[in-house]
Amino acid sequence: MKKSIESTLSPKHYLSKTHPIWCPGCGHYFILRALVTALASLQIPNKDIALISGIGCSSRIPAYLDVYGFHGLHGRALPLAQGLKAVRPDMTVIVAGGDGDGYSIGGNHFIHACRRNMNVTYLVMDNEVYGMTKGQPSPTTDPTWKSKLAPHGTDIRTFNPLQVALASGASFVARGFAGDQKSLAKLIVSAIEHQGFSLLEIKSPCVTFRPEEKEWHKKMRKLNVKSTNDFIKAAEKIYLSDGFDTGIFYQNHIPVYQPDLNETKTISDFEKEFEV
Ligand SMILES: Cc1ncc(C[n+]2csc(CCOP(=O)(O)OP(=O)(O)O)c2C)c(N)n1
Ligand code: SF4
Repeated sequence: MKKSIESTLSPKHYLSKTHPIWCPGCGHYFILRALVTALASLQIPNKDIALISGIGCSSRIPAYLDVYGFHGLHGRALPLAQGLKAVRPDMTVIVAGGDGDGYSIGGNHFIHACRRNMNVTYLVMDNEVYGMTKGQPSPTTDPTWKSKLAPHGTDIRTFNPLQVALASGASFVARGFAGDQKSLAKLIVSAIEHQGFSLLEIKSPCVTFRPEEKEWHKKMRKLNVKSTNDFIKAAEKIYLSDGFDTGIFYQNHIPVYQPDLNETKTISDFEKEFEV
């Protein structure tokens, strides 16, 4: 029997001809591989996928895939992606970027994307540092980590993205690890299949500015968290986690926000309404 094109998409089929320029050993390479593996397992045609990012080493990722891509402004990937999803509900919209991009400058958008619950997948490539700008502390940096900008550490408690996502209304909250590609690909599949806003926080070592993160593979626990739709149980698991547990902490099926395009007005409709 002749195979259809859709049933033959391999992970390679989703890669562009542009070679990544990340430092050798950077965790982001493994996330790229897990992402194309996930897309191949879902067999989504390239033309139906949009990958939107902000700014940072991680945010370079759209260039490396042969899908629609937008390398946007720092911290502004989520509003862009939600705008696209509003007018193209048929597309699989994925957002990717760093902890600096998403939780610092983009923090406000993050909270509102969680509560809006549009059908968008958010992959945060969290290396607990601003890699692209040479190693400043980010919201997820440990307060005791010493850097040029904060020689005594920041002394500021870390931002817990899973807690914030859950409290803000995200319907899918998970953590993965770049160094465990098989499990990560599975988590990306689940996040894309989920109907609603999904946060997949991915620990991704920055081998250049945080070489000690190369040790993360010894600490991360492989998919040890079992999914629940019980908010209180999920909150407890997230609060008690030391940051090295992986899996889906929370998944719930609640109404997804998708504006009705038939009710959408054009600028000329508004102009007519305000005509005097
Ligand atoms: C408005 C604005 N402010 C600051 C910058 C500088 N800048 C570029 S990338 C970046 C942080 C990137 O860190 P992260 O999102 O964690 O990604 P990583 O490089 O670690 O993958 C900053 C502050 C910018 N490009 N635009
Ligand atoms: S600076 Fe860090 S995050 Fe950026 S490419 Fe190098 S290892 Fe990766």
